[in-house]
Amino acid sequence: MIELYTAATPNGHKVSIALEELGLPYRVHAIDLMKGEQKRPDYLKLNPNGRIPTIVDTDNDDFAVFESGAILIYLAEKTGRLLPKDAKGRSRVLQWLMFQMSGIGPMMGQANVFFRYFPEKIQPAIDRYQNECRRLFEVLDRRLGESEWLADDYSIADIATWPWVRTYKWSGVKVDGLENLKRWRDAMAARPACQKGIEVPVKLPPLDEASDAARAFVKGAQSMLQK
Ligand SMILES: N[C@@H](CCC(=O)N[C@@H](CS)C(=O)NCC(=O)O)C(=O)O
Repeated sequence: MIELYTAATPNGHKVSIALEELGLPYRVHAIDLMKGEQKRPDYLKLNPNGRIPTIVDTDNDDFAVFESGAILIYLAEKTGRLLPKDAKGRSRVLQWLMFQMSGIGPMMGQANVFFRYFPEKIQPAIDRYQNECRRLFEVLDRRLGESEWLADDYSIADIATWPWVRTYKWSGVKVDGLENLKRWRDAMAARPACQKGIEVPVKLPPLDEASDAARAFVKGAQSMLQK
């Protein structure tokens, strides 16, 4: 059994999508980020970074794994799926996985902070992160113009990237003209595992600007930034 510590965010959704895709039994432990549950001493023993997601594999001596990219690799290796074994195929998946972990995730995270959560609107910072996200999206679009998936086949690289890219409106990133990215976004959104994975631990209402849920979310994120 995989114990999954998570919240309704892109990094959390990567892992629930992978678990759904792989058909592994898992138990969800919702971590309330606004209450700071990710900083509690018992949780820090599992994840020294004090963030979600984390897994504990009870079939492997309660082995704990933190960092979403490392979790995806662990689950792929545990099942022998979604990560090829040949050196070149494996490397191509890991290249796109690292591209997500070091680029798409951090840049969209910062775009969210400056565009949504900071009460002060610092336009050069907003532009910097939104433009960098757009540049990264163009890299994805070019790749998806030559390949159905990010690597040779559907893999943990697609699973890592989609939960972030699908939230482009929330980060204020423009996707006009990126038709290959759109084709891939639609293909990902149609997968049952992706649909189930993004409802873990809870189904969020659409975070459009007008909704109460969005206002509460921004307020919560602002208070978290102050901690
Ligand atoms: N590099 C980490 C990033 C994890 C991360 O930033 N998680 C966010 C939610 S998406 C979080 O737990 N935020 C709470 C906090 O910053 O206290 C990973 O990929 O696992």
